[in-house]
Amino acid sequence: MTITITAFERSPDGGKGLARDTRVRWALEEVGQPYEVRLVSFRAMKEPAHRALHPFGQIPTYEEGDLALFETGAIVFHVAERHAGLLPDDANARARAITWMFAALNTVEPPILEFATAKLLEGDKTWSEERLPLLVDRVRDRLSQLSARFSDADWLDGKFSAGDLMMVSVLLRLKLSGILNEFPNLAAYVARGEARPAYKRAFAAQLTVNTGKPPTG
Ligand code: GTB
Repeated sequence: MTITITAFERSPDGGKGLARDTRVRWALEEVGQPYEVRLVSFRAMKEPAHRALHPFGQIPTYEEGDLALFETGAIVFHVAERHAGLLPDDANARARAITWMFAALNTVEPPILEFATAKLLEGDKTWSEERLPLLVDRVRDRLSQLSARFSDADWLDGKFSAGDLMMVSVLLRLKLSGILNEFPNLAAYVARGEARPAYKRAFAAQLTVNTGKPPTG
């Protein structure tokens, strides 16, 4: 059955891979599932046809036959459940991998998003200069906790899983800020994720959409 996802017609990041279709593309690449992409403009995202798929008028969405999904956590989980490669067979290891998916989305991503939003959209506000250091400290706190737990392992719980896919996707948002480099084991972890052939294919696909050219080098 054909899988179709939606993505920005033109991502605000110009193809740095930060829009969330990248994590869905990455999951599909990891499990070897081909997919099609329907590009949507900001205007089209708010129209009834798209809202029927995504009540909040956002990307990405996922369609497969009669099934329509939104929310990257749910989409990646669905892909991981249906196809081998992203969740371990052992029931306890599987439950732990799912726990890391939730931790990435519910515990690590919120302070990162708050910081990214403040920097991008609120930088001109009078209170921004005072608030930003506070938000950076919240991100640092979370990263230091993750870094301590993670130690020098390659992946969060043994083999690469959907938990790592989600955690790396969330941490990637910090790459340009320099904060990640304060935690060498996390920076190396993200680099390991980016080095996976499936990630590279996902990144290249979204870059081509946004620049018309595949990556060089
Ligand atoms: N919780 C949802 C999920 O995980 O699927 C969040 C989905 C979401 O935030 N979608 C964003 C969107 O559609 C795109 S990814 N925004 C348009 C809108 O709400 O009107 C978030 C995103 C957008 C742009 C960048 N960037 O340019 O750096 C990074 C991340």
